[in-house]
Amino acid sequence: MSVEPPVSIQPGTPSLTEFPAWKALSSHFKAIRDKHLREFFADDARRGERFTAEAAGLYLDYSKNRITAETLRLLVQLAEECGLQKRIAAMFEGKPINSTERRAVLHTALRAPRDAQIMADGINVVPEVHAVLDRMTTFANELCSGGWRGHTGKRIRNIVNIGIGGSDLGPVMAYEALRAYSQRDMVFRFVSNVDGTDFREATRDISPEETLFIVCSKTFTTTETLANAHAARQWMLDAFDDARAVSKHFVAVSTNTVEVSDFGIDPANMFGFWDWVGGRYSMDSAIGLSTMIAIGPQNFRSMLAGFHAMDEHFRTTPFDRNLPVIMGLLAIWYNNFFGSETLAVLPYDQYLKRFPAYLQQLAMESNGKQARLDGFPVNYQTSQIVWGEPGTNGQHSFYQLIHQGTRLIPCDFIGFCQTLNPLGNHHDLLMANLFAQTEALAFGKTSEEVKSEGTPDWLCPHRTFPGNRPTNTILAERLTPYTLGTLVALYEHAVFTQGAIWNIDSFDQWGVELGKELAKRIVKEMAPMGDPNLKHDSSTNALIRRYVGCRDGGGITG
Ligand code: G6Q
Repeated sequence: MSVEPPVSIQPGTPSLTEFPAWKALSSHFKAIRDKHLREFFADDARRGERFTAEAAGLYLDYSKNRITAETLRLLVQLAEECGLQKRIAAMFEGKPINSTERRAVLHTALRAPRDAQIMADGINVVPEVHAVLDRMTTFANELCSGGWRGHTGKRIRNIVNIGIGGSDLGPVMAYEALRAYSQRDMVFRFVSNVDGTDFREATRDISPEETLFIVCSKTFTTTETLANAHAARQWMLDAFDDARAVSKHFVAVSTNTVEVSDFGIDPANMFGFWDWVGGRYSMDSAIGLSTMIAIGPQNFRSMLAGFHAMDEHFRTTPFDRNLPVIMGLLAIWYNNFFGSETLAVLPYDQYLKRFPAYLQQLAMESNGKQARLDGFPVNYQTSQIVWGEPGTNGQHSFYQLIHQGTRLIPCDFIGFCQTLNPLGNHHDLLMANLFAQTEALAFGKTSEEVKSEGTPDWLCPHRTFPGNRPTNTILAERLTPYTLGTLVALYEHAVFTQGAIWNIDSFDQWGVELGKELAKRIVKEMAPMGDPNLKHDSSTNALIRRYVGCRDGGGITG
């Protein structure tokens, strides 16, 4: 890589905190920080309709946030001063906005229609994208129709995706989210952890004759994935004692043809993608092969259409009506002005149980950075911590802290008007809980209200709810592949918006790289009976020695 910084980087640009809109927001914050959502709603009878926006089948109600029209105006001004529009254009046009890796960031091209033209390094990438999608389609159809069979001629019924991080979280989240659309006569498993338990449990009750492994790795050098892929090959060879079995039971998804063929997978059975697709943005690429097999090519394309609809909304809509921009700016408001540390994502849909975990990587790996684009340290907080669980389960565990704890935790509630599994009045109960929670969080319960219910004085403080807890509510008609696409793209672009304001590279991940290097070094030192010349700090040295001693039969107490 060249030692010169990219020309787009202007060293020593003024800090975000010097911008006029930031300063105006700081004074505005002082003026409204103590105002209660009860007052905001009392001031404007139509607030619940006014502070809303719609796009691509998603309805966003952001009225239960601690903002006024002036807050929004200033946040939009901040986005403008930070050049958000230019950054959006640069991403969609394939400019190398991942500056530390000098790469274009073109996950939006993965869902562009066939006739679109998107250039990266002077080449229109759309035909290549569709060529891979077409190959995936042919493969998925062949597999499901029984045209592609295993080594002994049996149909493939089990798909095991091997990958980690971006090569796992998207596929597993999408499979769980769209299970209702999936081939119910097939088994889908996802192995990511280098803990042997993951592989063993995923394969203990399936037959090698009917199993296809999809090894997903952009680099095809990731230790965990290669360790699991080797274990899978051995598992297959133990069953067949014939190396030719590999070609019928393994396919790869990667950008690294050389490593794929060194592993023993015929490049004819490899589905490619490109260095302009970041791992955590790759579920629409061939990394989504397991998703396509599960839900079928048509549903997969419908999911891509959902992504594309939100891309177009993000690219073309004025900021004050732009869902990802509004959500990104609200995150800045709580993170940087109220000092909130986390964001809870609370889907009221069991199928979205892995959605918070997916968003954790998307947000925290993208925006967990401390260096600005020009290398100067930021003097403000960057990514919030993202977490969450489906409702109503969370209500019976951690919501207590959100209602009555000492921290301010903004929440995103996600719900659907129609269920995929009608059962008695379950769905009304589910949604009633969603609405009740956002209402209770916003308005709370005053001590007067508690007293008027006959509560004794000593108990009142415990039964009082302060309220003024901000929430967004995202409503959609029904969880479909299309809707999932719009939801994921909504968060992708909200994360982009935040990164643009914080002036950081949202598309590199040097923190992940460091872990990958360190573990490789330590594993070499774990030879039988250990390496006497460990050169780490005294704590790490002692831990490695104790581990090796205990592993080799010495006992944990040495
Ligand atoms: C995602 C990260 C990271 C990556 C994994 C797997 O944006 O880069 O989570 O996806 O480390 O990498 P490979 O796909 O190269 O195995």
